[in-house]
Amino acid sequence: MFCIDRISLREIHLELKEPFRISSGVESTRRVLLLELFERGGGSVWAECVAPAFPNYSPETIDTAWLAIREWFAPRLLGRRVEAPDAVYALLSRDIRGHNMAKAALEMGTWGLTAELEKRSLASLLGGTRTHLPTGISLGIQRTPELLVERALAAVAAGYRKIKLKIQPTQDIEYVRAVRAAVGPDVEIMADANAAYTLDDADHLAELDPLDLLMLEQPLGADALLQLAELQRRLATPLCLDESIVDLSRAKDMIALECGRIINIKPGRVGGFLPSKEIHDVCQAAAIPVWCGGMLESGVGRAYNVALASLPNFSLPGDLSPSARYWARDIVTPEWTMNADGLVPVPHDRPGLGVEVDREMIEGLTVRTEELVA
Ligand code: OSB
Ligand code: MG
Repeated sequence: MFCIDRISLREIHLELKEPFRISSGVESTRRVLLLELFERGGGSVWAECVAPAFPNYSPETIDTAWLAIREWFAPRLLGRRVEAPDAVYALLSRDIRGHNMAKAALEMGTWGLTAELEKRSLASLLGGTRTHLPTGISLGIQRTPELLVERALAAVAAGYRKIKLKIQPTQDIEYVRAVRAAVGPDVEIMADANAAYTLDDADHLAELDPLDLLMLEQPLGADALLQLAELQRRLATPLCLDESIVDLSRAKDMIALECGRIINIKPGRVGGFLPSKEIHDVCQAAAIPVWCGGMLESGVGRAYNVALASLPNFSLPGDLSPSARYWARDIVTPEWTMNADGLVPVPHDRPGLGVEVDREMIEGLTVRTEELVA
C-alpha cells in the first residue's frame, strides 16, 4: 500500500564516453529523464524514463514522455492509495494507448518505491532468484571492420559473455565475418539491425547464416510481423525481436506466427515490470528464451534492469554493461560493475534499488525540472 503525493521530473545530460551509432541514428550526449517519487509517509525513490531524444527507435521521446507523464499519467497516481505495484500498469493504461516508456517510468518507480518501503531488494520483490547475471556488450557501428574487431576483442578480454554488433545495409556481412574470424567459433556473437532491412534483403541476410550468430535482432520494421515470419523461414539464424514487442499481445503474436525465436525484453518498451513479467512467463511456457536489453540507461535505470534480469527465464546474457562502459562517472554509488567472468552481481543483500543516487552530481547535470503534486 502506498500513496504518492509528489513526483519530480528532471532532465540531466550525461556525456557518453564515445558516440553510440545504430542504423537509425547516433547519440553523443544522453538526455536522461529521471523521476523521483515521494510517498505520503516520507519514503521516496528514483526512477528513469528510457525514452530517447529522437523518435528513431520508438515513437516516444523524452519530450513526449515528459508531457504524457505530466498531463495524463501522474494525475492518475498522485494522491491515490494504491494496493500494490502490480495494479499500476492497469491504472495507467486504461483508455490510454501507447506512451509505454512514460507509463513504465512511473510503473517501475512504484515497484522501486515498494521495495524501499518494505526494505527488501527490488530483485526479490519481482521474484528474481539469480544472483550473478551474464552480461553482453552492444557495440555501435564503427567506421571499418578493423575498428569493430578491435572493440570486439577488447570486449572478449573484459569477460563479456555476448558481443552484439550493430549493423546496417552498408556495414554488415563483412563486419560480422571479420569479428567471427577474430574471436573464433566459441564466442557468442549476434547482430542488431534496428529495423534497417526489408524482406527483399532476405538472400543478403542469409549470408549471416554460416557465421553462426546466436541471433539476429530486429532485422525488419517493428510492425512487419508477417514479413519477419517469412524471413525466419528463409534463415537458419534465430530472429530476436526488440522494437516489435511493445506488449504481451505482440509477444503472443510472435510465438503464434513464429516470426521470432527469442525476445529482448526492455521494460520501458513494454510499459513496465508487470507486462515484462507476463512476457517472461508466456515465453518460459513456450520455451522461448528472453534477455534484458538496454537503452543506454544511467545507473538508476540499470538498477531496475538488473532486478528484472534476475528472473529465471532471462537465460541469455543481457545488455547490462557496467557503468564504466558508457560513463566517465555514473550517477550512482556504488557504480555498476562486472567481474572478469562477465557477471554482474545482483544486490539481493541491499534494500530498494541497491545503489545510492549522487544528488550533488545530479544537480550539476540538471537542465530542467518540474514538480507535480497531488
Ligand atoms: O536496439 O538494443 C537496441 C541502445 C539504444 C537504442 C536501441 C538499442 C540500444 C542498445 C544499447 O543496443 C544496449 C545498452 O544499453 O547497452
Ligand atoms: Mg535492439
